[in-house]
Amino acid sequence: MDTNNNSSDIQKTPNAKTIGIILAAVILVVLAVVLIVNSQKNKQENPNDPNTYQSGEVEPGTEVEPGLEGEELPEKVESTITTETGQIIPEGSHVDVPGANPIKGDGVVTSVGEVVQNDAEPMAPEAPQQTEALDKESLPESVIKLGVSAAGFSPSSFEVKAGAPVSLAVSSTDDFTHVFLFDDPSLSAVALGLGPQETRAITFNAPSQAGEYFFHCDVPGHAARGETGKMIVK
Ligand SMILES: [Cu+2]
Repeated sequence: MDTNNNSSDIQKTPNAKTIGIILAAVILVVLAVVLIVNSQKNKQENPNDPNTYQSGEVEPGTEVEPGLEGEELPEKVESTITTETGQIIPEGSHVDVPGANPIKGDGVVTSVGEVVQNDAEPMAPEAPQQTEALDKESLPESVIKLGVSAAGFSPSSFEVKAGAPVSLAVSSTDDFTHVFLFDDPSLSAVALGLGPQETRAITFNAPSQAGEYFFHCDVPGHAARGETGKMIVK
C-alpha cells in the first residue's frame, strides 16, 4: 500500500512542476503582447514623433508655420483652380487665351503665382509661355492680333498701356515658319515660334517705360525683307 502511495506521489511531483513552467510561459507571452500593444498605441498617439512620423502630406486647412530664418521652409503651397481647358492657375487669376500665362490682379504671373519675367530665357518657367497652336477665330476681342508673312507684319504696329497685361497673338499667314522676337533684350522672353499657317499667343506685362519697342521676325533673311514692326507703349 505504502509503495503504491509513494509511487503516486512520485508521479504527482513532476506534474506540478510542468504546470508551473507552463504558467510562467503563459505569463511571459501575455507580458510580451501587452508590451507590443502599448508600443503600437504610442505610435498612433504621437504622430509628430520623428521616429513614427510617416506621412509628408499637410492636411488641407493646416497652416504651415514659417520657420526661423535660415531654416529650410516648406515649399509654398499656392491655392489653385482649374480652367475649363484643364489649365491649373493660381486662385483669383484668369487667362485671356488657353495655355497663356494667368493674369492676377493687374499683373501677369506664372502658373505658381510668381511675377513673370520678360527678360528670362525664352520658355524658362519664369518666362511668359507661348501657347500651343490655336484657332485664331477662337481668340477673344481683347487679344492683339498680328499676321506675318513674306510681305511683313500686318498690322506692323500696335499700342499698349505701360505696365498693363497684354495678350498678343501672331499668325503665320503664308506657308513659312516665322519667329516673333523683340529687338530689346528686356523683352527677350516675349517670343513666338510659328509653323506655316499657325497661330500662337503669349500674355506678358507691357514695359513700365513708355516708348517704342521694335520687333522683327528672327528667321534669317525675314527682317531684311521687311518683317519688322513696333509696339508703342503709352
Ligand atoms: Cu518670318
